[in-house]
Amino acid sequence: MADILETIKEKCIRGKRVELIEEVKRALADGIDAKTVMNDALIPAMSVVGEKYSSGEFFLPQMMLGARAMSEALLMLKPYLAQGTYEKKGKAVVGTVAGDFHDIGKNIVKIMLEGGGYEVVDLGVDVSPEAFVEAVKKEAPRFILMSALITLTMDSMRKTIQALESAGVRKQVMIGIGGAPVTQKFADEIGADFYGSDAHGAVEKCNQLMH
Ligand code: B12
Repeated sequence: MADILETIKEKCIRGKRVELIEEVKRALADGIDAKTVMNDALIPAMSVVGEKYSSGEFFLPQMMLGARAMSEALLMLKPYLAQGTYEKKGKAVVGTVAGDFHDIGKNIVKIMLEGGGYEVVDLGVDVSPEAFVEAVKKEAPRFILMSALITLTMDSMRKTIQALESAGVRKQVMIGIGGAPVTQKFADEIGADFYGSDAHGAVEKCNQLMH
């Protein structure tokens, strides 16, 4: 199993999407769980892509190829990952905050939440504070889940919470934040209700708060 996961990781890092999809299919046919493929091969592949970008070995085009391969593999795994309870527990609005176009992590959070029995409204990427406010008014969700991958765009999370407060709707929702640069300390600082380090954590936190 380690071999095939290593191959998947390598194909994803190199952005070889056709070969990647073939390998993912092979792993599933061999009985490897979709979550294992995601957690032990695809997500670590993105970390390597990030490291290579930081070190100057990769430039933006290579990072984009890796990301595109990852997104396609994720799309393929979605039906396996989203299998779960059919009883809807509550509604969550998810989005990547203003100025930020990274959506792989946000999409994983969405898939895992759906698998965990939540109805999810996905606002997409580069979501303004005003759009989050509108969504709270329109959708009346139990949770607002924000994702940010860039240190600078983390401030959009703070602005979104401030906008929700100004609009008088802050108390209607529980706010969760996450994404690689986000920390518990930052969540406390901006007044979010919780921080999650991974998609599984997002579902766990929502489940705890539902009770
Ligand atoms: C793929 C990628 C891209 C792709 C994005 C494609 C896409 N559709 O998302 C592309 C190539 C387009 C891209 C563009 C850019 N990128 Co980029 N990118 C990455 C990379 C390599 C991987 C990100 C990723 O998908 N990780 C995998 C996912 C699964 O992890 P995740 O998002 O953290 O999500 C997990 C958890 O954090 C958590 N989670 C996520 N969200 C939430 C939300 C909640 C509520 C909870 C509870 C949990 C949670 O659950 C997820 C699953 O477990 C990172 C490197 C890295 N190490 O992060 C750089 C990185 C984030 N990018 C970076 C940069 C600089 C950029 C650009 C500015 C580059 C440029 N010069 O244009 C642009 C930004 C454009 C913009 N305005 O958004 C920097 C950011 C530096 C910083 N700290 O500020 C990084 C760190 C690379 C680096 N080492 O320098 N990027």
